[in-house]
Amino acid sequence: MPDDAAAQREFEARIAAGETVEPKDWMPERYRKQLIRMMSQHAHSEIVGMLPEGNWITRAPTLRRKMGLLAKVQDEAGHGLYIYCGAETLGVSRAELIDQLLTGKAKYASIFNYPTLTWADIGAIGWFVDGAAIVNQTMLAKASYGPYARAMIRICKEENFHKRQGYEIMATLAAGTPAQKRMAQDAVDRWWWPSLMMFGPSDKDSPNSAELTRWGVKRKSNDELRQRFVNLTVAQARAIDLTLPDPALRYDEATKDWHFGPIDWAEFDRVIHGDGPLNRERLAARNEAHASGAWVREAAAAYAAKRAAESGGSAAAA
Ligand code: BYC
Repeated sequence: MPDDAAAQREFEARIAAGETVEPKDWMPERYRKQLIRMMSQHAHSEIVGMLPEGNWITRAPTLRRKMGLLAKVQDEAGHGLYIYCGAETLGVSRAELIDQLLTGKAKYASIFNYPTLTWADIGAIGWFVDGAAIVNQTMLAKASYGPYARAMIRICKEENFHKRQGYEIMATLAAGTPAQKRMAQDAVDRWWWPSLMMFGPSDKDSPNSAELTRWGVKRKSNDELRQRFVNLTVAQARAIDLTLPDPALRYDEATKDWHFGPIDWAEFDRVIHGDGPLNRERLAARNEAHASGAWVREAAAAYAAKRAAESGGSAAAA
């Protein structure tokens, strides 16, 4: 059925007035589709994002570090689940979304296609990747779609803990032996630029931004958020004596921004189109995990069916 023009006008007026859209409200089909795309990509990112960090659970250097990392990876699973639930309120099934991930049709955050080579990479992910996610998701906590915005509030609280944990790992390594400091610097050198790419293409090359901004899903642009992240991170790097790998970084008194050098968008394009360092391995790992979890899904479905039959039986008896 074509969108009714009056309903569309009313919808846009509600957005302009700062109202939140809820699952049963009328919404343009295109709004629904854009949110399903964005929320499902976000949920997939949380789930695939468990892989690079999960790689270090068995090799964390101390019991304390292992407990922290285990908790973080579990949190990411929880984030994925909240956001899948949020996406389901838009009328799409979880099975369909997961199928899109497993068959490579859906995107997930580019950053998770890079390898975690040393323990310092776990610090760099917490500091940069969760740090970037907080900047982006603090904005999304004001998104016009209620279930997405509310999920972001809780997720941001947990990401703050993750970021501090990662920064503390980096601070400890940076103040350690020369070899530990080199390890920390090497992780910074490898994760800095991919972290800047997390915010998406620059505004002039971002096809979805105009629509998402008009509908109050995005409240700040990709470039604005990237700049905010750089501005916050420069001082943090200095405080622990690590160097961001960008000779072009310079402070602009007039704008109070740290200008940064050019991003390698060709690399970003390769990674989001399936040709990054670990895209194939990540998809293979998710497919394997999904296949080996089939018995859990079957058992849960059988249990739910049994409970439904029992409660149907008792309702009939009553
Ligand atoms: N990676 O028009 P644009 C975490 C795609 S996980 C891959 O600007 P939009 C964590 C984009 O999808 C947190 N693809 O798009 C987890 C679009 O392609 P399609 C992850 C990207 O939607 C575990 C095309 O490029 N956060 O914190 O307006 C451990 C054009 O882009 C990327 C989120 O997911 C990318 N980086 O803006 C540790 C945040 N960037 O779909 C930590 C939610 C762009 O048209 N998402 N693309 O084929 C968003 O805020 C927005 O969707 C984006 C992109 C800013 C990412």
